[in-house]
Amino acid sequence: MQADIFCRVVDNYGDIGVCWRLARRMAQGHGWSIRLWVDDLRAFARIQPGITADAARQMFDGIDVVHWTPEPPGLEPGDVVIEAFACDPPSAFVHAMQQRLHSGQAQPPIWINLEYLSAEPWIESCHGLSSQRPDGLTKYFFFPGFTPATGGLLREPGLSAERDSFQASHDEQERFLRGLGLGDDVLKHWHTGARLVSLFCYPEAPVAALVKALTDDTRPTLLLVPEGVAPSLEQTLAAGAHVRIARVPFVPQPDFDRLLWCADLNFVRGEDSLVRAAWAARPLVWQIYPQDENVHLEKLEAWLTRYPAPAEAQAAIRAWNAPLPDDGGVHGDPGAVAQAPDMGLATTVAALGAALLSPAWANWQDAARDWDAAQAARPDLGDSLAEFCAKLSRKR
Ligand code: TRH
Repeated sequence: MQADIFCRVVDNYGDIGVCWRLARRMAQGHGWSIRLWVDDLRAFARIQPGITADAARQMFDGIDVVHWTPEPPGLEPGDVVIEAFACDPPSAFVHAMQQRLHSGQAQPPIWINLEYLSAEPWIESCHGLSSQRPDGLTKYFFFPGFTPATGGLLREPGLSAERDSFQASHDEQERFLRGLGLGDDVLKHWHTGARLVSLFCYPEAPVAALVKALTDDTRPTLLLVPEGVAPSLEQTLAAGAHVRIARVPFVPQPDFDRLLWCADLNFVRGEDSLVRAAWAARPLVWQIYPQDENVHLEKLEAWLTRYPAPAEAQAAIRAWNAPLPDDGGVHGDPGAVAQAPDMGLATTVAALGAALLSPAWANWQDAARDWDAAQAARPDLGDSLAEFCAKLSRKR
């Protein structure tokens, strides 16, 4: 199959993160020949070192990366077009599809609209539906999801075994963490029993409350945070706390997996890192991408009904997604934790702390392993997409 994947970077890294992972999954896992059209190559280069941010065309990992500029190259459509998150492929490309349809000599490509990941029940009735456009072209709606009535989640074959082997080897984890630039003193903190927590969040996250909850907990913590994330975090750390904060660089996706695999607890955000944290089979706290009118909180609740973590963990996740009322710089103000006038901070600290206590913590660890196993038992999104397209091809 020759497939074109179109990716428009809305913001952050998830649009390109999902598309890049999908491109490699279909090329390496299903032998598809992939052209990946990306408008913002700088975001791409941030998560994939080696991508040249100003190249019109480049091959990377066997994928033909096309810079989707306002005047993109006029290329002949292949067998499949994957439009990620309703990003509207270039009009010239759509015109070429129409030409193919009206020529009658060849079938137009199978046109897939890849939707955002959601746990909401309604997506099951829309997954796989087609819609015919006025120009005669048909588009199919493909919903990633957590149930058999959806397209599933991207997961490479062999991932569990790779993860289990890595998580079983302290030496391999130490080598990896040193490779991120962590020094002896930080690693010593980890060696002496500190829990390792990774933090990948949006600016609204109540990070001061997290640091306070970790400080109050009896177990020391090593908090690993990618550069640029929660920039004021270090200022929220009270002197002498048994919480250490270490910055790590943005790393390619396979290394981001390893970071999640090292951690005892992962704070993730958006879409792709949520799925990767699920595959780490470790407790996770998800900060959903904030949307207007709190629409995102409905999506969060839908996901919580499918996440089998104990009530304390669910309460912590809700608290993490309920940004504190803006009461004058509680975010990042070193003394804020003691002086926060509103109950929001104390409530958030209590919710985060309660999830770390026994038996909630042990139950959460078990639930994370069970959830990974349950989700891994299903066909992944790459397999279901390949099957979906093969079926449509056979019908033509
Ligand atoms: O960056 P995000 O917030 O992206 C979001 C979501 O995709 C959301 O659905 C979308 O609506 C919004 O953008 C516009 O979070 P996400 O989805 O986790 O994507 C981050 C990507 O970056 C993911 O593929 C993991 C990758 N990554 C690395 O490869 N290396 C790193 O070091 C880090 C921190 C992230």
